Parts: sequence; C-alpha cells; structure tokens
Amino acid sequence: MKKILVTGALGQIGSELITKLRSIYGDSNVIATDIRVDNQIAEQGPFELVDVTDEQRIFQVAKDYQVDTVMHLAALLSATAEKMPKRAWDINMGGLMNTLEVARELNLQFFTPSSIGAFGPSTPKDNTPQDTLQRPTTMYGVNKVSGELLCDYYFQRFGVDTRGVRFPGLISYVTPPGGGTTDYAVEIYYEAVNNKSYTSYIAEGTYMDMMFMPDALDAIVQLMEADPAKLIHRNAFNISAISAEPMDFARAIQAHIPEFNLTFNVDPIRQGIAESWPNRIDSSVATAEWGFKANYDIDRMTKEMLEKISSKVNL
Ligand code: AKB
Repeated sequence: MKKILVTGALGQIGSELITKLRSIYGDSNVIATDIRVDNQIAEQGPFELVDVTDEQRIFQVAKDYQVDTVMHLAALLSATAEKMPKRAWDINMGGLMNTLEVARELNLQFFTPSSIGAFGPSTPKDNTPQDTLQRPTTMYGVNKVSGELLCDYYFQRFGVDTRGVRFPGLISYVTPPGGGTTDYAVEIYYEAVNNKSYTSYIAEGTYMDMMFMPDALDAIVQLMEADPAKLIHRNAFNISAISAEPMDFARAIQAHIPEFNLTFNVDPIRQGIAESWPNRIDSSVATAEWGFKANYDIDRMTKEMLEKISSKVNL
C-alpha cells in the first residue's frame, strides 16, 4: 500500500487526482498539500500547507506522515510562465529540485508531469517521436526539458525511482486550468453550455494534443504501478488521446448543440506558443513499456463534458 504526498493538490490535475488516489489507497494515505486550503479536500483526508519553494517544509511533512511516494504537481503553466519567466523558473525548477531532494533523502518514489511544451518549433510536428529534438522557445518548455533531464539524473545518479509523462492539454469539468495555452479547449465547453458561442484565442487549423482527465489520472496510476524492469524511459513518456484544432471541438459540440457558434480573436502570445508545439505526438513507447491506452476520443469526451457542465449549471 502506498502513502503519497501530493504537491499542488488544488490545481487542475491535483484536485481530481487526490480523490482518485484516496479511493484506491485510502483517505489517510494521501496527503494533499498546496499553498492555500480547500475545505472539501481537507475534510476528506490529511491536508497540509506546503510551499514547494521551501524544501524544509516539504521534508518535514513527508517525514511526519512517513510517505513512500511524492507526486509533484505544483507548477506555473505556459502562458503564465511567459508573463513572468523569472518567477516560473523559481517555482517550476526550484520546486522540482526541492521535491527531488526530499525524494532522495527519504528514498521516495517520485512522479512529476512534463508536457508537450517540452517540444519546440524544430521538433517534428506529426507523430512526434518519444526521443527527438527538443529546443523549446518558451520558459515553460525550458523548465520542462530541464525537469525531464533532472528526473533522469536523479534516477541514474542516486537511484531515485523517478517516473513521468508528457501531458497534452488536459480537459476536465471539475477544476478549471489556469494560465495554459490549451485552456481554450476547456473554456469552449463552459461557453457552449452557458452562451452557445465561444471566441477562441487559438486560430483555426492549429492542432495540439489533448486528453480527457480520467485518461490522464489512469495513466499516472498505471505508470506508478508499472514493473520498473519494463521501464526503459522512466520519465517524460509521450502520451496523447486526441489531436484537435478549434473547429474539431466546434463540430463535436454542434452534434449536441446545433446552434453553437465559434468565432476567433487570436491572442498572439498563446498562438505563438501553440505553433511552437507539435500537432500530434506518438504515444507508442508508453503503450509498449507500461500499457498506456486512452479510452476517450473527442466525441465521447464532448458528450460527457457537456452533460457534466449542464448539470452543474442547472443545480
Ligand atoms: C499548457 O497549456 O501550458 C498546459 C500544457 C500543455 O502543458 N496545458
């Protein structure tokens, strides 16, 4: 049985991952941490205030609860990181380094997500291979590539059991993302339900990888439970479920809301980031090494997103 500390537990991934982990490993075995308190998560099980730039505090909480695993999610996303690059470096790299050090000192299994943002304009755009050119042009991308290398280093140099995936844009109806380039793919569903129209800041024809949150959560659990003997890569596995551009979402939504109307008002910063990322990455190495499989395509995800958001609106 695992005992897991999760940083950034109130973020888009964390808020759903905590619930899933608690259902698998038991409420008291999942220690949610963040820089602010959320009563619902805190009532369900252990919760501690932890700022990931404070290594001593991470160490203390990990030691007090005698955890054997840390899942490090706290990070600034791509668009926010572009607005404040120095702060992004401090939080994304400082937080990762601190958490890896705690994992080394206490011999913890370690998970952290990388991203499709770890690729850049010179990366092959279609069927992007697992091992390829990575020269990202954003601060977020620089952080993610450095993080991938740092996790490999901690495994090779110190034997820390580091594992990770490159997440695409994650789509969910529980906690909205904040400050990402792929956030439009969540906003479009809320606007479809509330206003039957959406103005996209990403241009028509711009493809990016996406995934519905339940597939992302399954992938984390599956990778952490995978037989280490089968893992050749360990960190930064490409995983994707959907390659889509704004019109693909519009068409999927129109199957349920025919009057839905999509217009465009492109944001040059986020459009520039999106254009530097792949159209569709190849997940076959993750499938071969630990059995990754996505269950949701865009149509199945759209049906569930619209149903769940409508039921929240009609409460
Ligand atoms: C972002 O858009 O910054 C994130 C990501 C793809 O890593 N959703």
